Amino acid sequence: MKAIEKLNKIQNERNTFLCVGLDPDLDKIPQNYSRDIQGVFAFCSDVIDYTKNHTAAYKINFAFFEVFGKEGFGVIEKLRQSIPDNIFTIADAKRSDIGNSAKFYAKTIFEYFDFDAITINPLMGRDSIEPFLNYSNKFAYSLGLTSNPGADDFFKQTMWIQKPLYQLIIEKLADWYSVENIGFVVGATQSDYFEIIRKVVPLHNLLIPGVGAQGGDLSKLKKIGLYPSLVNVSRDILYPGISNDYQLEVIKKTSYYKHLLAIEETPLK
Ligand code: NUP
Repeated sequence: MKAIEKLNKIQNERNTFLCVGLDPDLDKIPQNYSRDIQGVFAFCSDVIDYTKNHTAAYKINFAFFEVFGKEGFGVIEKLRQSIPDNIFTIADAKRSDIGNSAKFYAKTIFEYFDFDAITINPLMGRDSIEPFLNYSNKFAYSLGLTSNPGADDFFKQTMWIQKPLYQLIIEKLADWYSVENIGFVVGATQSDYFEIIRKVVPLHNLLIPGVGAQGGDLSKLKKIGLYPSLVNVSRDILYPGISNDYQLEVIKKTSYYKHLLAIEETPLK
């Protein structure tokens, strides 16, 4: 089954655009976990256990694991394997390089770790992302308009063709690759730009981070239409606040987002 079919299937079954982001931070995880890589593994395993019946996808951000060196990579591997097969998995690694090197990144993410999808950085051009797109059963989310303030520095700058860079990227990649293989990262904090992006790529899956901790405006995005997309929530689910019952709080938050992000339109094809 193609990755996009797996995504559509689980989203239809669960009726949600929700993706849980695994961004473990030793300064924020509950006190009962050890402050080391074993604690990170135990914490993420528990979160997967509490949320696996409510989410359509998990996004593992490599930064939070790479900081532990080889043991961190080992934990990515173990967590990836522990995620149930029917749930969509994204490696948030924002990879790209000259073609000859990028093909090794692609092999690592898609063959060694066996993720369904990866986030890629398109700024080095077509040959730098092509190796990821050569995996026709997998999926890649290119950075489109990111959620951070620095998105103003380059992505929103107007190019010689009188379009902002993010729009040029989205139009070109949508032209080069199939809707079954390419999607775009668009920050929930960029709600003023969401309508134009949806017009340019009405059928492409968008990965939307920036909800919760970054303050993205979900209600505005919902009015314009989330379909088709995945909305990532990391900190707001992982660190729901002070409570004696961490498990209950995480389940409550996940269930809240699952319903807030219910798919109301026609089923995903
Ligand atoms: O534009 C982006 N914004 C963003 O926040 C692209 C991303 N990949 N992310 C990632 O999404 C970020 O690195 C983190 O892993 C997650 C958002 O986390 P949170 O703000 O929900 O805690």
